[in-house]
Amino acid sequence: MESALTARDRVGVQDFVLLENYNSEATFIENLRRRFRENLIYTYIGSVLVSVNPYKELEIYSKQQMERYRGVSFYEISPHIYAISDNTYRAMRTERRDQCILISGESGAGKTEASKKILLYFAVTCPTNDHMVTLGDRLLQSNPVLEAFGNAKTLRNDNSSRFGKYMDIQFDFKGATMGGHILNYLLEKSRVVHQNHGERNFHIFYQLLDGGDDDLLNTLNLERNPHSYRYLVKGSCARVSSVSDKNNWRVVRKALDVIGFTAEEVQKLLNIVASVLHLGNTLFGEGEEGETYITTETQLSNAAKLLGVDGSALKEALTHKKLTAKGEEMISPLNFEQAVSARDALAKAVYGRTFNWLVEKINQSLALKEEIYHSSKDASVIGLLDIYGFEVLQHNSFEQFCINYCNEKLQQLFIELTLRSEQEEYETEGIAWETVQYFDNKIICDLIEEKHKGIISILDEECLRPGETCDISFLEKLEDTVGGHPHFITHKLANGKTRRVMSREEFRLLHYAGEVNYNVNGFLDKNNDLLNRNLKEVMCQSENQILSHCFRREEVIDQKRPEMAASQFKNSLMKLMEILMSKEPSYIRCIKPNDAKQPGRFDEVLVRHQVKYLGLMENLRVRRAGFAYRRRFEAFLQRYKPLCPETWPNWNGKLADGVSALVNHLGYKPEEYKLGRSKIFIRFPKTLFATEDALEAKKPEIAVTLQKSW
Ligand code: AOV
Ligand code: MG
Repeated sequence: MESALTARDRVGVQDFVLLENYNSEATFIENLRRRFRENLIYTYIGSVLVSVNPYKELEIYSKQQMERYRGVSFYEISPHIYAISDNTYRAMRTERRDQCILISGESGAGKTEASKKILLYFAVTCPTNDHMVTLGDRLLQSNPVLEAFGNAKTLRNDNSSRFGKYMDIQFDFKGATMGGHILNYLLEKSRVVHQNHGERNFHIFYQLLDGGDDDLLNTLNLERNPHSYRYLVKGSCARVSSVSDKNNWRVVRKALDVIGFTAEEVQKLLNIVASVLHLGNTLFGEGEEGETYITTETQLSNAAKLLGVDGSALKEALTHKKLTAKGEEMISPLNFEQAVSARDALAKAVYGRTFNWLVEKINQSLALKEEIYHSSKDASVIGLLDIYGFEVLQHNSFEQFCINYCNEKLQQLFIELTLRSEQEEYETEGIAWETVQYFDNKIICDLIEEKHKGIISILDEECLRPGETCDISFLEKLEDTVGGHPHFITHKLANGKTRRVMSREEFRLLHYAGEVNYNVNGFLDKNNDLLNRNLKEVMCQSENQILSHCFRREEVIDQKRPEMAASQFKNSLMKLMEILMSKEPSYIRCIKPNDAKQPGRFDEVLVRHQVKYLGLMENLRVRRAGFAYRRRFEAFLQRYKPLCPETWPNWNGKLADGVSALVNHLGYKPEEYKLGRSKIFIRFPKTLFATEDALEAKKPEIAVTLQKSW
């Protein structure tokens, strides 16, 4: 048999706090690598779970595995996402406090898979209310539907989330699941009309074409070949070897039924999906006098039919613009480019709003039922956050700007909540603290979101400013306003002093996770996100109820300008941060081991970069420089009082004295622990392990004592 020592050499330690040389990044990475080689993809830093994407199916997610982790303490069993799930659940139940699990990491690191495993854990292991036998199913089935409509193949990830998702799972006072609610964040709508090379449109389009039966495709006037549709081949990659569109179609179709979509709703939904494809094939020509006309009448009428709108009204609205000047309505023709962009804007609006409708429908299906709601005063929730990961592409635009800003916010929250709160706790407990230097990214968040002076404010201003504004004038405004900021650079400001060449249309942000050059082309349009008024008018008369629900007449009548896209996103993130701050967080930090999406490959340079920017070393130093473990006096006494005759069965004196008596009896050495104002701090995990073992050994005895005292 292998000795414990050689086993540890082979598989590394399961909690980084147990590393001898915890200050060394090389040791840290070596530990990750060893474990990865043995398919041990999970490792703790205290209570934070680090996960490395294995890029292959591991047999560690079975029901038996779930059972192993139920009710078991963190240190007793190998690290697992189920341990985090179970601990969160128990903390919610015992402390009666809302929890949340925050999953972060760059694109393709495994966030969405992690969130699905957690959801599965709750759906399988938690009791359900009698009324709600299928709630677990509906919670689970919401995933394939939202992924079909909101995920796509990108260069970084074959199933990349193109929207942010926060899901609340609601539990009643008995710990049974009783409802769920999803908040979605900014879908990357531009993908509907354009994809970069090697990327695809949203999965649903390909699934429908590959999996839909002949009758269905006939009613939608669709051909099976995705190459027939211009919106599907912008990235020249309609098929992906790792993805079976046909199988996934079946999964999605079934999921829609389980969630409770009626056959009619599904038909209407698919009409919309198909209409987008026909819109994409609707082309324009330019007449001799510069007028624009439609050259593909059949495609236009297919689109109109499926959208449930009048064909000639749609045609008119795609080639003309309605203006109101001095109280009078005027119709002016659109030129070729304007018509193309009006068509694309319509496709994006139709798809984006339908996505929101989907989320609404799913929420109705997951909502607390009325009769349970009244008995749910003691309900608690566990929130699950899965956003799009940080991404750097060859060409980065408004979408990457928003996605990376969102990651910046999440990192900020992590810092705020773990590192800082840890330091602050030491201070409030009156325990000496060796300061750990860590990079605080607040400065970058401010650069982006500060009122009046941040990039988003400047972008809004430029969109609203009357007169000639364009993407370049926005860039110049940025240079004037935030040009001196240490995390902001442009071609002009760099003055040849940067390593990587920048074009004159770019600005560079030095994000916490790396440098990204953003091309300002399209920023103003995307932020404005405007749809011509006459297109809105046509849409709100749609006979398709999903669309008439999504395009409201009030929107046409109300002339007030809606909030711009980036500001809207910023405000929704602010609200999200509030939601998360009000809960007790747990963290999963996902790492991507290689860029080739391959199993078994551990690219050290890539991993080191992520370890650095995720702040894992700082995180570890904070855990170790101070104390690995802490617990409130009463909780510590409650758990371990059977180990000391003075505190067992009850301690009536001061809590701190009770804890003192207990640890003296256990023989803790002075360097092993400190008593704060309300908590005990234990420096090494091994001290705690020994105490846990002692408790375990004592269990039969305690049981007898209890019996005797009856
Ligand atoms: P992401 O959510 O972090 O990226 P995913 O969770 O979609 O990344 O993971 C990407 C791919 O890696 C998955 O499709 C799986 O093939 C594989 N994978 C991830 N985790 C596991 C696991 N635990 N076991 C097996 N395979 C896994 V993005 O959504 O792009 O930020 O926007
Ligand atoms: Mg994802």
